[in-house]
Amino acid sequence: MKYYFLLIPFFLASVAHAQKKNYALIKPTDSEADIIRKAANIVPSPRQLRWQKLELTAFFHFGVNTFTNREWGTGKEDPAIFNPTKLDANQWVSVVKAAGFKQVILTAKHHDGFCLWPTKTTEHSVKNSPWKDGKGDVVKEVADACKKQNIGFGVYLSPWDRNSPLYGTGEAYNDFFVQQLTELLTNYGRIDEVWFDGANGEGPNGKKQVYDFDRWYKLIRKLQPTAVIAIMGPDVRWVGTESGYGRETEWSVVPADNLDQSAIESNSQQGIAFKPSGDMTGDDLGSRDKIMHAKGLVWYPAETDVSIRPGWFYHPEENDKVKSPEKLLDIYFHSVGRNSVLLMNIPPDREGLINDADIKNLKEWTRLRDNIFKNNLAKGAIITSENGLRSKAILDENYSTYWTTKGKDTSAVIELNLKKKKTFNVLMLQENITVGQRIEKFELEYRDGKIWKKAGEGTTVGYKRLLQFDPVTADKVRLKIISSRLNPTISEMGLYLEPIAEKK
Ligand code: FUL
Repeated sequence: MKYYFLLIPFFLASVAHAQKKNYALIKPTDSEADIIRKAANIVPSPRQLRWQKLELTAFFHFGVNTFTNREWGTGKEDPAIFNPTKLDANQWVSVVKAAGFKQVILTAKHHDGFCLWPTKTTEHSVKNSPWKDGKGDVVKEVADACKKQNIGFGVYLSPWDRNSPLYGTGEAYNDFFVQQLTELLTNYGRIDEVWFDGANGEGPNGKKQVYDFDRWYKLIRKLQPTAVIAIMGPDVRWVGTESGYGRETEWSVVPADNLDQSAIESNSQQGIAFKPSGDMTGDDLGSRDKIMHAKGLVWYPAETDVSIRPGWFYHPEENDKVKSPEKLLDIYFHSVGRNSVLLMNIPPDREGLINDADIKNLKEWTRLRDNIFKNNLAKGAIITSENGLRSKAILDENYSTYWTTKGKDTSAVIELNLKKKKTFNVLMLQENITVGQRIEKFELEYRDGKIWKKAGEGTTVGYKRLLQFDPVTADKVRLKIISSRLNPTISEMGLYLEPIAEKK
């Protein structure tokens, strides 16, 4: 009985953890320091955390466009053109799984409105195609392959629909869309990501349709509570380009001025679901300047989408334009390595297979990555940090344990004695985002004889930061955390050598 008091710290720690949320409201009376503290304590929701840890997700753009050789279909296609003679979803999934992807997203319906599953909502679907005599279901084949091979599965359902006569009628289209979503979210097991595109090419005189996002979000939360809703959704934000290159400074906590108390309360059982508003494509989304004038702050992390080919859909004339392994490596450094999840599109061809040209470059890209990251040159180093706690955690290969500072220190130096001279040109850092994203500025120094020199520097870290610099040779390095919004954390750190020939 008398030892029960020993449990108090654990109790307090779990209460503190339970209170952490993926948003905060800013009161007009909040001081600058209050706002910074609030921002530094916002954490991902469990579904956002699961998604962030995937690092690599793959897109499969496939549909009537694959057969018409278009990027945006008209909605007037004859379903008879859809006839992949060798479709093998297990091949798609095994190709991307071997390349390290942990989840896939299939274009169940693109802007042309053609559904890859035998929906009850429209005749514009696989059920009227010659493929498997109209008895096939691409969504099912991909979902089953993902389950079998144990990777995540998500769906892209285009709000913009150029086929449906209901598009532009208001409520009737929203009902139709809800029915499509319900089919997808109930008939295929667990769905991990729902991707809503913002594209609309109707033009000024085209049809106007108001999407009932609130209704869609509530339905997804009800039917698939663990799925993230991406892009036109509350859980995952578009990074802002389709180049594959994320921002140098990438904050996962950004202002959300349409967060209001009553909306949060009414959704409290399902988690917040706010509609994204305002421009999310600028260079600076989450700096102190930006958050200082916000009414609310939210954990809203970036997804970087890019296609392995010039187009999103397969075009035979692009077989020799598949991005090179070196280019894909550069994209990896500038997406996953910039606190973002990479969503790479690998479009199946007309036979219904991932083309050899894509497979070849994916394999070589995987080899290049493995070659760099298989050997952490910091492994076994002696770590010292004067104002630090749990230094060993930065090299224990366990994301959930982490180094942090004592007291209220927001800057620190972590020194690594590598024991012998090593040559490296890549730094990998991970903050523990389950307590928040905090680091604002850091530097890596190495000891050259008696003096310390700068190898490289950066701003935000977040879930993962990769920093490339000219190769240095040293037996001692130090990571200087120059500025942080609250006690900084480091879960993992790595030093690697990227062979120069692979740089682009
Ligand atoms: C865009 C769409 O218009 C493209 O066709 C593609 O689906 C891409 C991922 O999103 O907005």
